Amino acid sequence: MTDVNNMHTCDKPLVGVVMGSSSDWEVMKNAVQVLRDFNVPYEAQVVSAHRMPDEMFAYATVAKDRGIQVIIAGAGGAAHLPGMLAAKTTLPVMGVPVPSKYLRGEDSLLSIVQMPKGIPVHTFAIGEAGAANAALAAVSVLALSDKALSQKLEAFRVAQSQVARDMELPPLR
Ligand code: RP5
Repeated sequence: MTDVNNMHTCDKPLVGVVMGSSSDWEVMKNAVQVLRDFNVPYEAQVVSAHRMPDEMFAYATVAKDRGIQVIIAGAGGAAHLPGMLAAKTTLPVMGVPVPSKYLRGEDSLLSIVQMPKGIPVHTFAIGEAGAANAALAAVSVLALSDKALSQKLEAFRVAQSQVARDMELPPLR
């Protein structure tokens, strides 16, 4: 993985992580962390729908030809980035609602989830859990054609179950 100016990129990225602002990074880094944990090559960068519409258009137009298989898009407020990307590509787009200043991300969630019929955006929970789950969903898509990755995902689930089984409640005082 290399950091090049305003983007992180791996060799031959399979997942494109984009976000509307660098202020989304605190949330979206949770997606990147999951991709790193699963050794999935990714790229991450800011592509703002309303401030960089031409770049957003270009990103979605060529993503598939560049070898990207899943796009994870996070945005806050009137969060049209995931929907607009999905409108320009048939790749699966995972939308992550980023918490916003005034409406705490409920605006982001509704903007992303309420896509009109015909252009699906897979929509996740507001915030960190949504970002991590978007990446896990991307992993499960890639795992359909990657046996080793599928086994890693199974192992992750087994370990996660065991962590829950081992949980202890604090004593009642
Ligand atoms: C959206 O506006 C971004 O996705 C971000 O969540 C929000 C605020 O952006 P900044 O003003 O912090 O750049 O486009």
